[in-house]
Amino acid sequence: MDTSLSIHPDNFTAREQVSFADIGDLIAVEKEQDAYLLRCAQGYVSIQFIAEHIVRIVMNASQPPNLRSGSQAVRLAPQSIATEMEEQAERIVLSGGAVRLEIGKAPVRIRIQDAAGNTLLDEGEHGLCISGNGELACYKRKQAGDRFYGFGEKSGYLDKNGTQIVMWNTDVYAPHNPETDPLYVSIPFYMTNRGGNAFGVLVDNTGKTTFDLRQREEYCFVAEGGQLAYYFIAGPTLKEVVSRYTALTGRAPLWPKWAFGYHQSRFSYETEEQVRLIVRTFREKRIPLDAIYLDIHYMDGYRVFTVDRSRFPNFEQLIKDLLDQGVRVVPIVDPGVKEDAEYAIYAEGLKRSVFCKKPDGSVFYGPVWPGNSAFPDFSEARVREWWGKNHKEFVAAGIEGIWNDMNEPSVFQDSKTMDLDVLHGNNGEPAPHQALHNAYGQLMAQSTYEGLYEELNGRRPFVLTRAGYAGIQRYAAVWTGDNRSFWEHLQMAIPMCLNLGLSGVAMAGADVGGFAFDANGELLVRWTQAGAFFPFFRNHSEIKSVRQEPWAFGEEIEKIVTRYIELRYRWLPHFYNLQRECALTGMPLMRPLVLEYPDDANTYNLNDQFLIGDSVLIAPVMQPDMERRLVYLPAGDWVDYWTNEHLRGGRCYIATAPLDTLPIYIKSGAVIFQSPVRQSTKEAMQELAMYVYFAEKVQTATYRFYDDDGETINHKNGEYYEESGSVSLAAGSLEIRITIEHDGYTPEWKRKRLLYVQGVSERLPVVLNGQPVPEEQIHFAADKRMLSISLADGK
Ligand code: MIG
Repeated sequence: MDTSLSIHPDNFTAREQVSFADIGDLIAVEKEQDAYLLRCAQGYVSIQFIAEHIVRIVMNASQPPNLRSGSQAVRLAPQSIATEMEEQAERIVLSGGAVRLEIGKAPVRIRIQDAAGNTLLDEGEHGLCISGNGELACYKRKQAGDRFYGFGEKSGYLDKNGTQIVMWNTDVYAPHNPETDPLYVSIPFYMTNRGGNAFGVLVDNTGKTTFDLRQREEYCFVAEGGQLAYYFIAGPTLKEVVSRYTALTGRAPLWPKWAFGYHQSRFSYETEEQVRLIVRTFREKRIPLDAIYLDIHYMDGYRVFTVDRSRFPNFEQLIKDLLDQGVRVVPIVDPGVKEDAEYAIYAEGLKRSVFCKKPDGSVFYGPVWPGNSAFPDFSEARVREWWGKNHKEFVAAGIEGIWNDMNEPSVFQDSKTMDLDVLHGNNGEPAPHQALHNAYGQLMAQSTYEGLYEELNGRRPFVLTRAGYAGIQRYAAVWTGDNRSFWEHLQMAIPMCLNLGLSGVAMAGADVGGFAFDANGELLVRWTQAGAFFPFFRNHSEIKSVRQEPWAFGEEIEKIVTRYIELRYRWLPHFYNLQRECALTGMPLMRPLVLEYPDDANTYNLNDQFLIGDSVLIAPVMQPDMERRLVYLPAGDWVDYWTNEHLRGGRCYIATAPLDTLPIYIKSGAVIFQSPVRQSTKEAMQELAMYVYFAEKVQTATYRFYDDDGETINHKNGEYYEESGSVSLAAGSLEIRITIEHDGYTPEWKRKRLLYVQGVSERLPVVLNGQPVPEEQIHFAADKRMLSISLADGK
């Protein structure tokens, strides 16, 4: 534990006190191919319009920036954008696409505007600077009321204004506090929302970067070394920025349906019997389950890609038996390879020279679980390929998901990671670890994803990672690491995962129940209620803590926990449909209210409720002994999911929420997709129900619905089903229109479809695509004001 010594005055220098030299005056500007190069008194700046709404700005103190080096974040190839330069006495003006830059000449200051001339990102007293120790900083002006979102995986609240944030992937077992920073994932991307006008910035640097948002009028981002490259992304809406950021960094693949089911984990289920017992218990108790995780105990002395046969004598049979029951086994794979001449992976790795090396050319070793270990150099394509192939036997046994842990990389030494001067080959652009640190985990996840993809032969892989960088969504889901069974950590999980979603990582979740420390029944219930609406839904806990499987705290708790796991299964088609939207547009499944209501200041730092898609509001209870809470409903008409009570938005309500109740509200005009509870996604979804909510002024709803087999990549060849539709009340009847948009796959539920329309005052005739629906297929429940229609076939 730290003492007051850590705030000794002699050990502190404020950022303002460090001397930074200004980039200085403009000397000359030239156009080189597709970029403008500014030669300035203290360095060079390149400006390149790479898409209609995206500009890349790169600063290098000593030489013209290198614009060709590979990026771990960016996957969008620069598009050819017509640009224009106009030179005026005191400034030059560059325009391209929807973006305009006014660059002051003495000193160089960059002001970015939209096409209408609104100032977005601009510089004032300070701009680009270089410090004596090689740090590069870029100052930007703040405006009163600016809000800052994104920054990936960070503790604390949604709006990061007023904080300082460091990007340096770090294994943090110590309790995650609002000040605990950095954590495992580094996504140097943020968005500013300025009263409904938004823009984003990605700082593409895989070394250490810092964002200092503590001052009132200016903030800055700082790179410790290399060149300072950043991308400006225009809005004007937050949604457009998220969409463009994910176009820039690549969108996630469609994760298999089972990835959205309930997952059970523990550090560790140590033996084959234990694993079987856990799964058997789920099945006997009829608690749905799609995956169980094997933590480090399954390995032989923590040697990656081995199995301890004394604990798991029939490993392959276990995988098969559980698969038969609809349960996937997800083993952990860490990067550290035990130094042991008898161990095949290590010996082969040495022979192939895959491990990271010190400057003197010898292999770098550091202690992790297996003892002294070597670390694959994932920056090299050949090493990623080799590592990927090592999953062959897992895949042959039936494994489709891998859990990458410790990939910051975590090393049990003072620096917590590998030595900074370790050299990465980096495909011909060698770089020290210091410069590539934040990319290590992502490169490992890439290797895992691509290796599985290759081996799985047409089936979809699932990868869960602890560390990552901008673009990690292309390869893996992210869980937020070692949280604790604290109510505060349940609360923290919401803004943390919301900001991950805004930073491209939609598939995210926190350990349900909390990893370290001891859960209790009430906490597990409340966490499961909230967790059921996080995209990634896994209960995980550590070796020292009390057990926290759904049945660990007695029957009453088990009953409620089970009910919410079942609720998740009912909502699976809705989640899957949103995943499709996410794959197409980058829109996260789990959204902060500000994303949908960017003009409503009540949403700007709303941390204890969130949306699923654009119209389902989740307001979990996150305090002990609490049976009510305040809920803010934004403008519009809302319906209480449990009672069908109608509520006017634009104000707060006190929700009544006894232990068995998670407050859920649906916006009128929304369409919700549900299916009956299954024990796992392996069981076919034999029925699809659509729920439509009408209000006095909202009498029409439209939707799109997507489905496919959920486990192969055949959807890429057109084997998917998609329809669009509308439901409306008009002239004394209910009119349904369904249009098949794509018919490459026939879901089982096509034979059984139900439509529920809530907010209807009487029994009405129903017309489907112009044809009257037979009377006997229509029912009306006056108490719920609900009209239900059975649609025999999706015609
Ligand atoms: O430093 O594999 O965050 O989920 O159970 C501990 C053991 C290593 C950290 C992970 C946690 C996992 C644990 N791992």
